[in-house]
Amino acid sequence: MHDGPHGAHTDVWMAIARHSPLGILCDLDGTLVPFASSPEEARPDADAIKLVTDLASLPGIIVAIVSGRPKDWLESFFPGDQVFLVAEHGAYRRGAGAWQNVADLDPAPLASLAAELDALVARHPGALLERKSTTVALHYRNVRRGQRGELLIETFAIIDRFLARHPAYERLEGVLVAEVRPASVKKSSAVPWMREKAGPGARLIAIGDDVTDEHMFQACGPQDESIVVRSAESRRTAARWELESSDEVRAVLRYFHNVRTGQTPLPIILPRQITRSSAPSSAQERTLLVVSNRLPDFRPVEGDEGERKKNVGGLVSALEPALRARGGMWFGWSGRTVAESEPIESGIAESGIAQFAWVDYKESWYRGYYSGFCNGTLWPLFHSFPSRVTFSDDSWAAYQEVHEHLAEYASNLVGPRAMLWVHDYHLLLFAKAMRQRGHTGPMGHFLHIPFPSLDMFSMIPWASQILEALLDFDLLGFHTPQHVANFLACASAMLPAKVADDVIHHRGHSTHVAAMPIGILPDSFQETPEPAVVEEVEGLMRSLGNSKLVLGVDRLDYTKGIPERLIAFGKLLDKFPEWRGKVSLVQVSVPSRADVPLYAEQRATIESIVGRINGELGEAAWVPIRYLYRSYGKSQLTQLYRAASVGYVTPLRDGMNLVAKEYVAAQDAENPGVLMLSQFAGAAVEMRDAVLTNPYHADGMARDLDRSLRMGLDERKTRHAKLLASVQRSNAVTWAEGFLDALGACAKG
Ligand code: ADQ
Repeated sequence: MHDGPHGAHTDVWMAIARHSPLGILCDLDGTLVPFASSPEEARPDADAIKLVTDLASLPGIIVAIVSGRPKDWLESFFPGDQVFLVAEHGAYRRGAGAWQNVADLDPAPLASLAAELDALVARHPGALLERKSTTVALHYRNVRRGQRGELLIETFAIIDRFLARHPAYERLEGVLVAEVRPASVKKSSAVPWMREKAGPGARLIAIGDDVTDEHMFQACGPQDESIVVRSAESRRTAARWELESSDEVRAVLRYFHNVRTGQTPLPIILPRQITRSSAPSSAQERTLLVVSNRLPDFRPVEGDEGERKKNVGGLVSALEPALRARGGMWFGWSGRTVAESEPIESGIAESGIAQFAWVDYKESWYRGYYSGFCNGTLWPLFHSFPSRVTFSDDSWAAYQEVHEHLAEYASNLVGPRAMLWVHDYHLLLFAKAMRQRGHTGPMGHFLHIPFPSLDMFSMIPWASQILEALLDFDLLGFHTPQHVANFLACASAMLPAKVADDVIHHRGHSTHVAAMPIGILPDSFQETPEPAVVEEVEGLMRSLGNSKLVLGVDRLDYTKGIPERLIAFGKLLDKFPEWRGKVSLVQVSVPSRADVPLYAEQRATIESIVGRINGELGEAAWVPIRYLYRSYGKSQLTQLYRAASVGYVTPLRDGMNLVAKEYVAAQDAENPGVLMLSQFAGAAVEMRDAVLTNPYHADGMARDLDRSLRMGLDERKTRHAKLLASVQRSNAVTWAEGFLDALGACAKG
């Protein structure tokens, strides 16, 4: 029970309770009936049935139970026709009379989906499939937390495939349940129906706890009221009022009954008004905050789930299950800059993945912090390109200032004991800034780029300040053992720190250090593409004639070694002229940091090399190199990877390189291509069965290319099988869960 300011709203609710005609739409599970460990156990008890039936029997009031449950199940509790029933989210409804079938749908597609999900549920203890005539719901409330991630990934992969084939359906995520149902059937349809049933001048009250109930809330008019029931969950809601539990819902219904029958309506429990502001509503309840410079593509609120899913990138896919299972929030830069004179805006947006908290940057921060210290100092230095590094006191000051600002904002998003997972070189000082604000909870950092050698790192004028700040984290994750060793060497040499195995003790605090290579979701690179995608890639392949495809895919960045790769390809055609007309290189470069001069320069260099090689060697029917300065969707990339005889992944230096893993995951195991991988990519540590190459040595690369192109089927299959096993073993889910488990363990120990 709460002790909110009821007094202020007593008159409001008294007037609502007395209004005639009044229509009440009440959800069942989690609203009138508390959650139980399985849907079978959650059922209305005698008290709830009597309460609703008594209320519905009064003059001037109608009551509908609006549920996702099947109609026969509902009818078994409310057999008469005093209580109206809306079943399966609105697919069926019963007023005072017979059931109406609102959605008239072919049951066959859902049956096939249910069969697939049934097989999945059988492998995951605690998971439960609920089958209704128009919907299929997978409940995972009884699946152990640590095991939910894998189940959800597989569930969403199956559901996404189904939705691609059946656009009339949609996915819906409720509280610990994933559900597929017809897109046209929503609880919102019950609202106009009830208004019509209640008659002219009706006021409606919609009560519910789930995302499906949000549709009801949204359909309510200005004369209506909507009440969300929420306990720990802090989903953004369209409701105007809130209650805490099904006990409180019953108390409110009892209040209506008492008011309308002239009984003393005490003790009074009334809904609390929801105050709306961009400030976080329940910081103390959030247990996990992910912090990264850029946020993934998110959109505010519901309705566009399918579209949004197409836009997510690698890190999002990796973190999605962990965020879902823990109800986490993700905080970062909105991607917008504002002029110095303008106010910085911030806010919280809800998406199917998580809550996103965003904040704008001032233009001077973008220049000094993002382009300056992050991408002008740390990025080149950590990738061992000292000649490209610039040091400036101003950009270091901006780096510190932005940390202070972000930490200030983050400390309002979560309580001081929440777990924080901070990402990448943009946020090396974050733990220090949070500790200064009293944060005591576990904080971990994962570095997505290499950690450089002592020689390199010690060039930074503020090196020891950065190291000290990093040691305010409890866990530091790197891609490879070499990056870990580099970090330990720097800490030992530059600080009065004690290093014992993988723990660094510094000024009374211990920091664990570990190599945790990031992975991908390999199965998602085996999905059948849409016909339009096949056509586009087939068109590109046709333009190559019969030549074999060597494929490069990168962000356009000097660390990726694109000019060196093109030159080596030219060498192949020089040294082994038999390949002329028989092999083509397609280089796909996604635009990146295009406003930074070095990157524009890189683009010009690449274009001139392509022009030279094509001009010297190209023939009427054969273009040696096709350079595509564009981004591709995931299914197009998958098709390209699969069509390529050689995955040409040759960065000069890379933290990991996910393209290498994606290429392997996309291959046809019966006729796989060859991964040619730079020995300086972090991925080379795990992917020893690739053809490893030195991207600084053009002659060597040309020979390695020749060898890769000639490799026989048996050797290709053997290498691919080993590579695939490693990509599957150490994947995105094991990475995210592994990091969070390790961080949890650091906090305990
Ligand atoms: P990046 O430097 O961005 O990541 P990488 O790991 O290769 O490098 O990831 C790039 C991603 O972008 C891949 O998922 C790839 O599919 C996608 N991509 C590349 N070119 C594309 C194109 N033309 N169209 C569409 N998509 C494209 C940083 C580090 C890496 C580290 C990752 C993750 O620099 O070393 O592996 O983070 O930790």
